[in-house]
Amino acid sequence: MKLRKYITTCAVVSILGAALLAGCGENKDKPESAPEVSVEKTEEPSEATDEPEENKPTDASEMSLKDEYNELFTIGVAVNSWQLEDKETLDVITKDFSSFTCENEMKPDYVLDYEKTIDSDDGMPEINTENMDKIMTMAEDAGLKMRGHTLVWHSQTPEWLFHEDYDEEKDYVGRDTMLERMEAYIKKVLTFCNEKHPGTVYAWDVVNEAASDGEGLREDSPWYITIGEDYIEKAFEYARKYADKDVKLFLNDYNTEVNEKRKVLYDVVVGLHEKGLIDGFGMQSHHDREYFNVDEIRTTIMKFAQLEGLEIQLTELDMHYNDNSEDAMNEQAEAYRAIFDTLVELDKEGFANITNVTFWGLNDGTTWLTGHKKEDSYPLLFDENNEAKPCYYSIFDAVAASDKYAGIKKESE
Ligand code: 9MR
Repeated sequence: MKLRKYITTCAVVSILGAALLAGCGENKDKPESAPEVSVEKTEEPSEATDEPEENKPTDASEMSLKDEYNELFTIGVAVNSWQLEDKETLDVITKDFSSFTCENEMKPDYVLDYEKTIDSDDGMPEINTENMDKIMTMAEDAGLKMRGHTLVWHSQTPEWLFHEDYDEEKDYVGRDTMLERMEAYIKKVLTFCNEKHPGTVYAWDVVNEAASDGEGLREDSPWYITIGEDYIEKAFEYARKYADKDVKLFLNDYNTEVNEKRKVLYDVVVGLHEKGLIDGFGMQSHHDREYFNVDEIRTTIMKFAQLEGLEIQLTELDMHYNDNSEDAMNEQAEAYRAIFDTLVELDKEGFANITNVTFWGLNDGTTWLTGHKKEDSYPLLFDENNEAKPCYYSIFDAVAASDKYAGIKKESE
């Protein structure tokens, strides 16, 4: 039995934890337009919300993140089909998560089918639904819902899609042809989901990573080059046309806590929101010990939450640590706690419509970050043996302490 180590070492992390942690980081670029929130506590938090109770489960095997966060938002995880196929791993997934995202297998590279496309009667892109079908059936059997990731992206998309006769040696096609191809592709994917697996995918990252790392949009995306700046709006237009009415359409990006990028993405979302084409904004949330700043996370959420009804999801949450010593993992637990304190507070009091938080990977043994950073990374809730880490427990503490937020009021109230 794995005892709840975190609670003994870092038991009392109060509502001020987020603020304290934010104070440790730089707040270089807070946007001026983000509404301010005043925290007015009407009553002192009871001890029971802060301290572990005698009868509170202290063993991860008796705990469930999805149940604990049930009233606030759903909790998801990015996985690959081999993890769903492995009974032991599936049990780990279904205990804590109610939703998953395919880490790769629903990306255009995996879904678009070159052989079928070059043989197609109407010259439009064709998709291979076999693997999607298998995964969505496994999701249904396991009682899991899915985030669809992703339809339109500059990366993990076959280069042939953009060329005349689907031949990379030839020129890019013109705008009209590319729009036809985009519509046909989006239509096929979404129609398959609607007809074969209605209700399983509840949200799609319609456009992923549209903003550049500098200023403005990513102009070197083949979508941008072939169609022009309005490829984003067109993608949402087609997604709206073919998605089931309950499926939520998202713009998704990373570094959404960086001021320049936040501004660019906000303008895009405002334009789509005015036209009724978007339902949500996805903050990927790939954090790093070195740059972590919870204040900027709050600022981004508050900024986008100004848009009426807009859902906000943390779609790819992880936190790079290259050190898994006890001290480092306890520090990571506090950082995760600060994020969840912020989410719980903003969601619970109605400042933001946060609807899902998805971790980008199940455990430290399968994270994309180890390959990407070229050093070991320990960014997730579970270690390589699926043992819960301190951050797993600290996230429970955030929701357990959420009664404290009763009484927080908007300044205008
Ligand atoms: O985790 C994914 C990794 O297995 C792939 O090799 C990589 C290829 O780009 O994509 C990773 O997932 C990315 C996601 O689709 C979009 N946001 C950034 C994620 C991490 O790179």
